[in-house]
Amino acid sequence: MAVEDIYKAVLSFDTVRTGELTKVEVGSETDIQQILDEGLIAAMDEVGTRFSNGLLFVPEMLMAARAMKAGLAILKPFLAKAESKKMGTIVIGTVKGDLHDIGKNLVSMMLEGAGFNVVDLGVDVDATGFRSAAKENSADIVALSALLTTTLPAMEATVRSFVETGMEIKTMVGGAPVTQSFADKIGAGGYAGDAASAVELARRLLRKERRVST
Ligand code: B1M
Repeated sequence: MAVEDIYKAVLSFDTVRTGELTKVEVGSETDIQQILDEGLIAAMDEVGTRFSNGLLFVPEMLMAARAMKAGLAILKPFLAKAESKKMGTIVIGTVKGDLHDIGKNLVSMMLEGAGFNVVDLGVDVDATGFRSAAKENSADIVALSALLTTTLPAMEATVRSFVETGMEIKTMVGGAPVTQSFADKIGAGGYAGDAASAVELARRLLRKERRVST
């Protein structure tokens, strides 16, 4: 049994086997990050490549996503070892028009694991949705995810809407088509390329805020 079998199970769209194999690897004390990176995430990258090459289609992408989620559900308690002291509140969601949530869920789990209070709004969230949730939850940071190049304008509109409505709040952005230069261009507080860097970024943004307010 190896992490490679998890990779193969996701690529076979086998939800039950992905869950079971992930459980076995966790039980064998395989490194959680290795299971995530070399098993689950690597398989989704391959799914994306096959989709781009016309070797598989949306229904298969959906089935692979289901399998990936079964594995993630097993890893969740290890990624999100909640600490008692909350470090701040983060409202997170995937922007309007975008239904991809696996990466966003992973970021959300890692932030929870690092002790942040995370309010997850799900997918297809518009600027008004982000602003209302930020107010209702007295959020410190709003975190936006996008996986489609076509939804980057929605990310930009959301970040700008905070400025235009005079809401002073930190924003952070990420997702496959997002880059540091795009984040700078739209005036986001920060960009992170993966879930682990998202945690580092959130910590940095709040450290900066505290330094300013003291
Ligand atoms: Co879609 N899809 N999809 N898809 N899908 C991509 C994104 C695509 C790259 C595939 C491809 O062509 N190679 C392509 C986008 C091309 C582009 O815009 N440049 C694409 C397309 C075209 C589409 C549709 C338009 C297909 C169609 O209908 N013709 C359609 C759009 C639907 C919509 O959203 N309106 C669509 C639909 C779907 C499914 C529903 C079938 C399914 C999503 C299921 C779900 O999420 N519940 C799906 C999937 C599974 C994928 C791929 C294969 C995998 C995405 C994924 O989960 N990756 C994807 C190809 C790929 O990414 N290789 C693809 C694993 C995940 C852990 O990584 O999400 O990148 P990722 O998250 C990372 C980082 O990006 C980062 O951290 C995460 C962990 O390291 N990160 C953040 C993410 N958010 C962050 C936020 C942060 C910080 C970091 O701070 C706030």
